[in-house]
Amino acid sequence: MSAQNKPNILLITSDQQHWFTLGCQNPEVHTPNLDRLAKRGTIFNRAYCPNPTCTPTRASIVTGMYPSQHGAYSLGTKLDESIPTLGESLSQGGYKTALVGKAHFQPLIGNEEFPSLESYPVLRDLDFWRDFDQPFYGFDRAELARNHADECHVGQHYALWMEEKGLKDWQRHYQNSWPKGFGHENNRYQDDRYPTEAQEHTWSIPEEYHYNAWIAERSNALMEDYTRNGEPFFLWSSFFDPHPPYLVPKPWDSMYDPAKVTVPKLVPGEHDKNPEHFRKTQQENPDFSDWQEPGGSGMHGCSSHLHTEEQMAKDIAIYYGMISCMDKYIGSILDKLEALGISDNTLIVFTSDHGHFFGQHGLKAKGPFHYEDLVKVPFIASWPGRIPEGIESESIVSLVDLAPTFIQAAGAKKPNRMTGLDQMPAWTRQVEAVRDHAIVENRHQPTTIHVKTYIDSQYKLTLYYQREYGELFDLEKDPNELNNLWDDPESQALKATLTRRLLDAELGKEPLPMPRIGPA
Ligand SMILES: [Ca+2]
Repeated sequence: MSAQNKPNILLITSDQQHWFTLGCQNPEVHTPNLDRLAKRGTIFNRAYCPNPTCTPTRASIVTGMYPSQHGAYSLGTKLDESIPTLGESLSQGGYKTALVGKAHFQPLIGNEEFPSLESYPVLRDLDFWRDFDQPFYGFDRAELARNHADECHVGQHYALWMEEKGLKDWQRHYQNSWPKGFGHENNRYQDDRYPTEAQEHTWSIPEEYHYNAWIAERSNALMEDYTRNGEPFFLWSSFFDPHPPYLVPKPWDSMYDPAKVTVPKLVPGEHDKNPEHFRKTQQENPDFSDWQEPGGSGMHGCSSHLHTEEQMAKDIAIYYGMISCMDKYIGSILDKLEALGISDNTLIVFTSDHGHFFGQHGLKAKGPFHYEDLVKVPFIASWPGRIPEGIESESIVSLVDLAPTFIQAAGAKKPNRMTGLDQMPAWTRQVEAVRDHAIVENRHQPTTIHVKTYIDSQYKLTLYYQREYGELFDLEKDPNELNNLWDDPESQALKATLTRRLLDAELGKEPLPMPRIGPA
């Protein structure tokens, strides 16, 4: 493939966006720019994350491997720098590679054995980031931030950018107290002029300094440079929203009326046949101590999920506002592609790293609850002349497939140990589907939570390590996943079949670091 023929590859991601929040599918949400992208591409309605938290899935995106394979199995772990990445393959194939926005490949606390660049206190060392000029997991350019909304993890390139834009006192829009347990409670950055309390719903920061504006501006500048130099590029524009905290600047905070949004609700009795931890979420002060291991870290979602409908409606109005605000800046990136005249030669994928609960099943945010709300993601793929335009597909896609698919599209060499599949034959409709199932992993500690889910066109099976309970849902007959068939006497043969299929899927995804090159 000559440099001229190599397609540019633009990956745009949101964080924790429920799959049913594209305006072209859900009229309650306004996403004119994502709708525009959908019109010139295909929406995949069965796209799954390999893990419903940030670090493991993000590491899967860049390695084409499952969390149990690349090793960054949970939040608070670090992706091993020696693992081959998508960016390295594309660089070797003649591409410029860049990441702008959220990485989260490394933890907020590092140590001597596992130093982290995304940790306190280096993330606030702006001189370090001003001079930062080293490859980062295969990206020859990485411009980073680490905060969601007003979280005090703000720093890195984003803080530098705010200063360059003239917002010298940017800190006053962010919480200034380090979270407890991060070892920097008396950090020198504490300053009494700045807020210590989290803001709610309306973020004080003017929109022009929001990280959406930063990501779009920097993405556009990089695309302009690459195009001017005739260099094919792989750019990951990695947005932070609509991940909580629910916080967005004016005017987006009032764009949606809480009285008019649909608030998903618990169906009474729906957890009766589910494992006990589902029921515990509906208690005031649930006891999850049987899951807590000595020296273990926090387990996402293992807490009370009780909330009022009124509060949830307000949160949803902001969640949608965050999506619409982000959509505006995604539009700016799409506009730039067109202005540069390269949109016809650019493969674009829009997706999210995992889903989100905003009341479905009585749940909030995320946790060891592998409903479609959490493990399915919005997914649009566009490549004019290759991928059909304006249609929807039910072919199963996993985010582990992004790396091998991009590498194949670029004509680059795929590392042997990548276990994701090249999706291009399905995306271009040469075949109906390239995979008949997806696997979702979720592991927080050595033994708990340690969950694995197998999903095929009709069924979903979830197993818990060393536990007798589990979930079995028939997604065709029970799309809302209200009737767990795990203990249903008539579903035991089906459960055995699906367990065998899960084992088969596990055997099938074992990495082969090299081919057999001789008979012995
Ligand atoms: Ca995430």
